[in-house]
Amino acid sequence: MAQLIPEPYRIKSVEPIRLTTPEERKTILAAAGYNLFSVRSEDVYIDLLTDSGTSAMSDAQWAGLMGGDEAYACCRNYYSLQESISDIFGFPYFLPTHQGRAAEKVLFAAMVKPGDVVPSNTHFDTTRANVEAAGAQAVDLVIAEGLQPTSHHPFKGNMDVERLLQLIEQVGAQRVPLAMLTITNNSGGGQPVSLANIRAVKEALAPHGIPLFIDACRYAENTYFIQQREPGYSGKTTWEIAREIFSHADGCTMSGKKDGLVNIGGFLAMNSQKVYQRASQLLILWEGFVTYGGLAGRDLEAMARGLREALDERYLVHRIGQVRYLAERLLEAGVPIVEPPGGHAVYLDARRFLPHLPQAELPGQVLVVHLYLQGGIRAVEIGSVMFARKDETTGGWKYPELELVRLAIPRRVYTQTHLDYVADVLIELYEKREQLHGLRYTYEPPFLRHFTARFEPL
Ligand code: P61
Repeated sequence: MAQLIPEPYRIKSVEPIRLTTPEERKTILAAAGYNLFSVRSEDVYIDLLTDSGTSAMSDAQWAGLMGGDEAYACCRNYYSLQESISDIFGFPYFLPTHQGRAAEKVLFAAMVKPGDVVPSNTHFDTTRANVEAAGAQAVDLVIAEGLQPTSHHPFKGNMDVERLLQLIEQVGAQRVPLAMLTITNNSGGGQPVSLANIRAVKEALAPHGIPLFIDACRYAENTYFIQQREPGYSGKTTWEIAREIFSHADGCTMSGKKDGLVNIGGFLAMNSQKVYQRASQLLILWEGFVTYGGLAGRDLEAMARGLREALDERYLVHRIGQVRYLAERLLEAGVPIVEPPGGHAVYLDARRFLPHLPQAELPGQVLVVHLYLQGGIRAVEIGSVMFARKDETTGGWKYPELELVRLAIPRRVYTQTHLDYVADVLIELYEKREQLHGLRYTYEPPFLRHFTARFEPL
């Protein structure tokens, strides 16, 4: 039986949600061209599109909003955020940004030049895009187990240090201005990175003078996995583990929309004063003055408080427990998922779920469509719609290895009953999987296809 962990909070503000009828959903989907990005949020019952910016804030965070100091320069909330960043991450310099990708844009523009190479375990898509926008090449070096949906390696987000060393030797250290580690590894299924791996990556980089930056979006979830799974860490607090993680890094980028427990916000932090000074100029150009970086004072305060709350172990036990609970219920019923589940989402393996559908018939998107039709649930396809590429010479398609559907769980938003509902709907769908048919494109935009493509049933 899946283990049940009661919510470590009670609810004092509610937002009504409505389950539409199956007939309504049919009409809504057809009008949206079978693309869930075009369905109104009001018409979704359980929204698992993303865990980004969808958290419920605590009463302390809402109270903090009222303490927003909206002065242009040096508002008090900047100092409050400085204290949180210093306590958790330990970096002496930081710049607020409106979200994670703005921190990435500033970082790479400040540190990377055309022709450079930036290795990572796996670059998230905005990170990769910002590396490439700076004229550099983004290289993914996750360990082999990280790409195997059924491997039970405890730290499937780890970087392959051997391949990192080979890369540095091959291109020359002068062409590697920094390396990144994404914790947890979102594009690899939300899998954690171990402290041993972080240490080993740092040791590989240090002799070459290459700084290590951490994409820290889900840092708190990663600390919990280290505490639970890594030998020697079960007696350490998540705070101690966080300090140890970042003591090996030279800086970090952060989207506060994940483990900052806010609806908007982010930052870039670092040890180097020189990098800080260069980045400050770009921040002022693109985001705003160095003490607000595109956010209101109140947003800075909510993030300062959320960053601390995310390390609360009672919260983390429940949070990671919710994701595991959903995964276990699905596994008990034989529904194929990426194992073990990550920190923020359960990933369905659409190729094993719908083996009768070739990738050309978009099995991931078919699952997304039927999850909505069946139960008003919104998920996101991470497969051929997002990643298949047309070969310019042959005109044929090159399909990605993995055909996944992500069920991302917003933080502190849904209850046990909601998750049971999601599991019930999915299990019902699995039982009638042979009746599901493929989809084809009716509109295919030239890039970032998944956001605006339209489809029809075959
Ligand atoms: C998500 F489909 N993630 O998972 P920003 N690093 C990492 C992230 O997970 C991340 C960012 C940086 C999102 C939102 C999202 O095409 C997409 O604050 C590990 O969103 O700028 C964001 O942080 C960027 C989903 C973003 C997408 C872009 O759902």
